[in-house]
Amino acid sequence: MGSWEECLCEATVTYVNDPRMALGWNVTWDVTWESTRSEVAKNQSHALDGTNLPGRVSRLDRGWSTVWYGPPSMGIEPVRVRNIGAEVAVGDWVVVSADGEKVEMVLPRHSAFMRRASFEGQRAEAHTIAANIDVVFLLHALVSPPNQRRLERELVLAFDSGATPVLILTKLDLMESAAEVKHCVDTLEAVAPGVDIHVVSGIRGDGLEALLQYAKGYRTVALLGASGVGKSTIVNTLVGGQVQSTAAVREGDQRGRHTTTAVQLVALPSDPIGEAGWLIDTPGVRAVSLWSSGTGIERAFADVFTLSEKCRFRDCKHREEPGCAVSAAVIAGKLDPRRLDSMKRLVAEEAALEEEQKARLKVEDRRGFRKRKP
Ligand SMILES: Nc1nc2c(ncn2[C@@H]2O[C@H](COP(=O)(O)OP(=O)(O)OP(=O)(O)O)[C@@H](O)[C@H]2O)c(=O)[nH]1
Ligand SMILES: [Mg+2]
Ligand SMILES: [Zn+2]
Repeated sequence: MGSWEECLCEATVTYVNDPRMALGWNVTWDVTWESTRSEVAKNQSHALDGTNLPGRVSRLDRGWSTVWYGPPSMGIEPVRVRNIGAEVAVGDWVVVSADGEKVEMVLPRHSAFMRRASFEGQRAEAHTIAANIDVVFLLHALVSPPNQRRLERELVLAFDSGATPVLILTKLDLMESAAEVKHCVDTLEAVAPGVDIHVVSGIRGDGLEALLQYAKGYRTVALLGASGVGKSTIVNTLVGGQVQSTAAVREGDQRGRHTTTAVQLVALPSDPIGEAGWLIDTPGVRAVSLWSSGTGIERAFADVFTLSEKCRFRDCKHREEPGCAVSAAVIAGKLDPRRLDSMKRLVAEEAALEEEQKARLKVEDRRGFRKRKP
């Protein structure tokens, strides 16, 4: 029998040897896994197969998930399983069924970048772009006019995801004057209070080194932005190879051609301490529709919310109310009225979405009720 020190040492060694740690598995996930397992055992007749440890979804293809149990660089074979009945996103930790055929369970997400999937007039449905991400890179190209409204929306979603947003301004090599770069940085910075900003060139590599810090410690970084802003180019340069396809943007309006079509987990090359993390390249999206329920708006508009604490009325709508600190800031030229309008629109959009969801739940309840009746 060994002493407790030996036991402890053994446990630590087993843990350190778990190749899933290099995929981002850690003590917090151990806790999630333990509580999920006991929850399942309580609520279902069968217990989860103890031999099936959670693996991480690295990509999705038409109803199939590729699940990793360790980085491919360690020679650990991934498995491909069906997603029947399971809502899976890249980055999810999942348990594969005992027969090795399908995703049996998706572990509760620690974070998820979601947006509204359907178009105007259709039902409100969420689309999870990436799950269990630590940082979201929001990319904007310096060559296009800075788009504050788009960034505001992206920031709401990013804050709501539970990950930390970082603003990345790309294509520095195409800029001719420092003044133009500064104008772009200042314009976007004005609507991104407290958010880290990096100016980079994906092609030349300027500023990319500094981005690696966000993935250190086996963390996961998702890259998001309009088609053609240079997401895949940054991934390729950081990885040091042509892992993601890229394509030229249209001359006139700098629009991309939607080159990346699948979300995918990409390994950063391991550094001397071997703790480089993961990138998730995503397809560019034209419109960013809100799927918001948390504190995204409060955080993305922290400046306005701080001002509103000084409004005379607690439920001030910042319209014509007396003693409105927000309107006063607009009049004093300290707050851009377009930013205030934008926030009001987003608040209204979020409220409409909530109504839609409530109505849908009601319908579903009624249907369920009818079904239950003999
Ligand atoms: N000059 C220059 N061109 C760049 C830079 N980054 C990307 N590009 C070019 O911009 C075009 C689009 O880049 P991609 O990396 O494919 O853009 P993306 O964001 O992945 O686009 P989607 O996959 O369509 O969403 C390609 O022709 C790239 O070579 C850069 O830093 N400098
Ligand atoms: Mg791409
Ligand atoms: Zn007010």
